[in-house]
Amino acid sequence: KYADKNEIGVTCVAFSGGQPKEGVDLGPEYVLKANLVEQLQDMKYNVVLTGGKVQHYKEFFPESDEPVGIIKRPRTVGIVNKILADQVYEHIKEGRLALQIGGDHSMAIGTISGVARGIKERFQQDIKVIWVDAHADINTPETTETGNIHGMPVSFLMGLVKGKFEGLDWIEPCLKPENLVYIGLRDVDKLEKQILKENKIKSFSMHEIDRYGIGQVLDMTIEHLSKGDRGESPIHVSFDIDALDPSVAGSTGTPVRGGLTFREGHYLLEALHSTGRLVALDMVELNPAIGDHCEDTIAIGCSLIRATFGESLL
Ligand code: B3U
Ligand code: MN
Ligand code: MN
Repeated sequence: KYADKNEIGVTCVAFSGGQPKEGVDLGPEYVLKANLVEQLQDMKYNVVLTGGKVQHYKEFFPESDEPVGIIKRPRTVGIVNKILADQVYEHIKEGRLALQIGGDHSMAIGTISGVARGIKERFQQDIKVIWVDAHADINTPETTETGNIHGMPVSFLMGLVKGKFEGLDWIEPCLKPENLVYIGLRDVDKLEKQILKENKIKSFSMHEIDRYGIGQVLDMTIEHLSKGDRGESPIHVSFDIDALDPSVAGSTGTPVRGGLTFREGHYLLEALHSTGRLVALDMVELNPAIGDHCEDTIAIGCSLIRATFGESLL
């Protein structure tokens, strides 16, 4: 239903402003160099690359961007995401699947805003999101200890941020708490845990994955996201590569041990592909400047993307 055109709109987001480490902006360039586009074409997809090349957005950066309280680069993160939202919206409007390669996770503000707008317009439905990550990324400007916006995108998307925040004041809340499921959590701040509880957000931490196995966790995830519809509402997956164990994918800014295995990560995306409900995927926080074998992490990013778009196993 959603993938009728067999076309993928790919947006390469070379952006690192949501966190302090250099290198995460190189992620998309490395993924393209690893021939991802050719791989998707071999799978019989038409690929439309946003702007025909990697997007840096530098011409849109404000001249100065002083912290607001402890929040770093709010105007830069805001303007980049506003433009990104329009780019992704355009792909959804054209009936394409949307693939975004990052870049730090603050970019989900733009990707989910754009997908939500497009899906609302075309299908009059709310977007549902599966957030695969070691972290919950749901701090607010009040609860954050780091001031890094890549730890806050969910709170902006849910409208949990009080008042209008300078630079990020264009964001329209588009994600309801009941339409979000987390998978892979294992490093969640105390105040974030409180936000998850207050908003009754469904979360499968690594503990639940150990207990039930990834198969059952996926079944329960789909069940949760099928309440109130006939199990066909569209799904956006936001996949932070740090959800995987650092021994599997080490080239990322904030690795946390005890993560998903190679197969658990792939199973999850294969199972979601088979639902026919996927409309968008973010693959974020690939940082080639970290670790000795970044080509391994890049290759895994590519293979997770292919799994999402239905690379057949047999
Ligand atoms: N929760 C912390 C740490 C963090 C979040 N996302 C990443 N790290 N990658 C924060 O900064 O908000
Ligand atoms: Mn993240
Ligand atoms: Mn993370």
